[in-house]
Amino acid sequence: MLYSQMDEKNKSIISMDKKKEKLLLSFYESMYRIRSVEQEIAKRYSEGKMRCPTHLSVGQEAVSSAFSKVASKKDFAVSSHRGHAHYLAKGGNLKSMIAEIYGKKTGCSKGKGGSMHLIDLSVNFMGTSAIVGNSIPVGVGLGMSAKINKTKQISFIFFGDGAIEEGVFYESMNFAIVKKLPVIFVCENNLYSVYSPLSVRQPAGRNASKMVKAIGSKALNCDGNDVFKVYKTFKKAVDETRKGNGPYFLEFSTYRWLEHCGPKFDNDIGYRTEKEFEQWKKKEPINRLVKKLNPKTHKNLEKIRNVVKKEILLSFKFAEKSSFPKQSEAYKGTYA
Ligand SMILES: Cc1ncc(C[n+]2csc(CCOP(=O)(O)OP(=O)(O)O)c2C)c(N)n1
Ligand SMILES: [Mg+2]
Repeated sequence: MLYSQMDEKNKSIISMDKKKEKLLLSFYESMYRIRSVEQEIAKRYSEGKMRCPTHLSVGQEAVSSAFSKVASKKDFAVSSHRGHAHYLAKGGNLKSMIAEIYGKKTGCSKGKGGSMHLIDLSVNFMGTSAIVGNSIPVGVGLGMSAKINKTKQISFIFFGDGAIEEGVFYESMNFAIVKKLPVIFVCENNLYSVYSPLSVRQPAGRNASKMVKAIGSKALNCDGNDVFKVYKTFKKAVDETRKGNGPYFLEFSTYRWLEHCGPKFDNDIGYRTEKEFEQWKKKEPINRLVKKLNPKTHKNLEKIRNVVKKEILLSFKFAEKSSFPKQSEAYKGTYA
């Protein structure tokens, strides 16, 4: 049947399907881009030119990808030591990120911060910090500023399951609840804090969402490797938070593939098993998404991959060609 011969109901189903397909493709693009950037970092790390530790989030891309579709440019975001994906998803400049990792003066922190100190004020990505839990009160403060200035911005705070064990998490959350701040606390629960599994850090059966609900926050959790589910979860929280209903806590279960810090696999050192790793690999977010796409759309994937690859190579070239900062600039303001 021709499109023009269809009734309105069928037409709207088709346009809804097209819209969803477009959204799924854009998830593919952002996940593939984030993963490829980090894989390129991993590939080149042993050259010794990146003079900082790097915490890669390969396997965890679905959360950042979904976030990129719900946050506006004006919204704030802060993150932790594992922040590349959040920075990129917020629209942070890729060249400046790679140059920062190479310690160059064209880097987003003028080459003084490295991988764990990413910032791009042009898109309100307000910074990352190496100290676990450190960016949580900063994000709450940003939410406070949005409320005082009535700007309708949301402040997104990204952290890992380990940060929930820091006192500052409860203090910040309590303050955001009492003041009804537009803050979304985003926990990527990858089961580990360095080499310590949840089982040695928290009592069996603790559920972070239930725990924060008990102190008065709204909370949702879902499979953090299903990008569409993550998107819907974010969307609900964003819609409600934007209306001024106070903070949300979101917990996404996911898994990091590589070692805690560095470019290698580390399943051989004994803190987690190959079996566990293989089980999570089956839930890998990018392939799961590809399976959901209409096979006709697959032809677009290669185009996306080629564009992304070119962009990444140019960013590494830019970083390599850039100069190191001068020693005399070491104590000069970085962001002023
Ligand atoms: C206050 C503080 N304590 C300890 C550390 C050492 N440390 C660095 S990363 C990390 C693990 C954090 O785990 P999680 O928050 O779950 O994030 P993930 O690395 O799993 O993404 C720890 C303990 C630190 N940087 N800061
Ligand atoms: Mg963790």
